[in-house]
Amino acid sequence: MRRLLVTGGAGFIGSNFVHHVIDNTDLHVTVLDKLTYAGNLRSLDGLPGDRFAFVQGDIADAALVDSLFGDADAVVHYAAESHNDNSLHDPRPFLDTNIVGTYTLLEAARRHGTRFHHISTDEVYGDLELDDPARFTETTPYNPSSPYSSTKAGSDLLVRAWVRSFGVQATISNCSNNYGPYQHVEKFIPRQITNVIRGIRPKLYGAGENVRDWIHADDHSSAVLTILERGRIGETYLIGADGERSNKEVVELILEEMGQPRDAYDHVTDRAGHDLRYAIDSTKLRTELGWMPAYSDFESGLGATIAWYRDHEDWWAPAKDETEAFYASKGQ
Ligand code: NAD
Ligand code: TDX
Repeated sequence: MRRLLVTGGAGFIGSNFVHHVIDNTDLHVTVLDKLTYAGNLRSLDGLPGDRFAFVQGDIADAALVDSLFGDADAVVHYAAESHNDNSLHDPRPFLDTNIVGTYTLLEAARRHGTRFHHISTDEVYGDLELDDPARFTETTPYNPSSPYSSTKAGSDLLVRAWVRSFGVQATISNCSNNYGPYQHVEKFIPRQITNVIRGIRPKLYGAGENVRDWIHADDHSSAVLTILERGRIGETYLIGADGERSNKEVVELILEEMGQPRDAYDHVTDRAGHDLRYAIDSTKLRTELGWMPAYSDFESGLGATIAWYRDHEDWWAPAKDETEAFYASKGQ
């Protein structure tokens, strides 16, 4: 395996993966990305021209995808519409990219016999009660709640069907909530950090009791590389780093780390159908493939992420006002 095609590589997790691959392997990487509002070429600044190439285009463009698969030994598929709140406002792009786009890639993988890794989310499993001792495993039944998570669930099922029916050489990973550099300011942690920098009070949906299981994006990248190298074809692997925190705890940590009173936030209108809790049991990935997260301390990873946003206002400022205006129009 020498040449990787990475879809969605100008987005948050995809760009972190590309940097991780360039820094830790000798692979060549081509990114295919449509550069929607969520894609940012600046996230790929500084990559070596002899090992990295960028192609702007849509994963649902069958002719373009076919030409790129011809040059790839393996494909890692990150491209998606990724924000739950947007999917409640306008679901259509989620169907076009997450379902039809994934179908288009799978057909190319089938034609070319290309190794394919599909990136997905723990949200396909629905949510857990706060006091449920169980966590999601690879055998938890699918039960998605939002237009976003239902299209991700649909894309996972397409991958499974293409493996079984057509022998496509694919693996799937379902990861918990990521944090780290290059995350769009629409998402929870960057929104609150950049609010504090701008003198705006952080916004907590509802009571803020909802729990997310946080993992640093670089740990997600090392897990995906591990699965690409050693994962068993047809298998699903859950990726998580035992990082459960309530949203209220996270906002308080951000405020404290940024020198503000811990209660200097507002409660705003809750998200419709808001999942209560996600929690990942990543035993299979750890025991079968020997993967371990490097960021075991969420507080220090969060501190480094705050520092990154303080140092990179030129990266996030262009999207900030429009994002806040959209939230304000919804009372959030
Ligand atoms: P993101 O929104 O930051 O980035 C998505 C990227 O895909 C953008 O660069 C965008 O331009 C590109 N894109 C969108 N539609 C496209 C299309 N039709 N053709 C080509 N490119 C297109 O998303 P993210 O947070 O980096 O998520 C990446 C993947 O990881 C998604 O599949 C998501 O479901 C999954 N995931 C995300 C998280 C998380 O916490 N953010 C957790 C688990 C899984
Ligand atoms: O301003 C906010 N206030 C708030 O309380 C925002 C933007 C969010 N929230 C809450 C909603 C969630 O409980 O914070 C939590 C995290 O919200 P998001 O960042 O929107 O993430 P989430 O909906 O949990 O989904 C994320 O993780 C799983 C990614 O966006 C998905 O792509 C991934 O599949």
